Amino acid sequence: MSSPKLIVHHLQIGQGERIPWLLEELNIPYELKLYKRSPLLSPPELQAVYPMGASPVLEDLTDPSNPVKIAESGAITDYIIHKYGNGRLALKPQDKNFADYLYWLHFANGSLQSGLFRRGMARGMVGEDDPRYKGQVARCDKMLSHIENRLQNNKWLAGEEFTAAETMTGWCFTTMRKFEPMDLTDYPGILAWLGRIGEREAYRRAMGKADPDLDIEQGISAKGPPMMEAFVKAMAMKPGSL
Ligand SMILES: N[C@@H](CCC(=O)N[C@@H](CS)C(=O)NCC(=O)O)C(=O)O
Repeated sequence: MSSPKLIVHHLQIGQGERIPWLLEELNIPYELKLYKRSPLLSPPELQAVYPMGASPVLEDLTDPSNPVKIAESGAITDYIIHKYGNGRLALKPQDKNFADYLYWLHFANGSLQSGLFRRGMARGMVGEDDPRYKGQVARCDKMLSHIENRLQNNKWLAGEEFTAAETMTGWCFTTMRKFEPMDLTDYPGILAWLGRIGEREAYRRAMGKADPDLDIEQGISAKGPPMMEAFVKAMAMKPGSL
């Protein structure tokens, strides 16, 4: 097979970082196109690539007769692993931890990220004294304890092996804290796992290319990185100010 011709479109300070990280782990070459937030959402150039204007987007130009464009980080992850990764970083159906792998791979976007985002939205919209916010806090606390329990008893989310469950979940505890802060002091299992991620050369290489201005040590620390200013401003907007 000819060498893959992959283009990754990444809106900086965002979940698109999952894809360069995955590709670095798999040692698959790619071209990276970076976009800056403008000031918070995607700029027109990214909207032109994908009508949802969201990142990541992968273009696969390996076969000129069948150019592919695919979005959704979970779908891109599966596409890369199965098309070019020979199944590496996924567990196989015969593996004893296959169900764990699938569960944690999907938990990232299906529950964790959406739950954290809802908590942030509720705080901005109804305030911290509102029972609707408190309900979201309780739900997130439950999820964090669930992940903590998993990582106190396992080196990686799917068990002994590092998998794409990590490349999908990592950002929720690193860069995503620029949007939804989270103090991880009381979660030593999650912190130790973040420490192991921070030791991976492929992670450092990917972050160095995708978001060289982000401080990796802050991202994996207990307190997390400072919030993104444009997001703080947007959250402080009053109804009717748009
Ligand atoms: N479910 C999608 C979400 C993509 C998404 O919302 N990406 C954000 C970056 S964190 C984005 O592009 N936001 C800018 C915008 O929607 O304008 C995925 O997993 O790829």
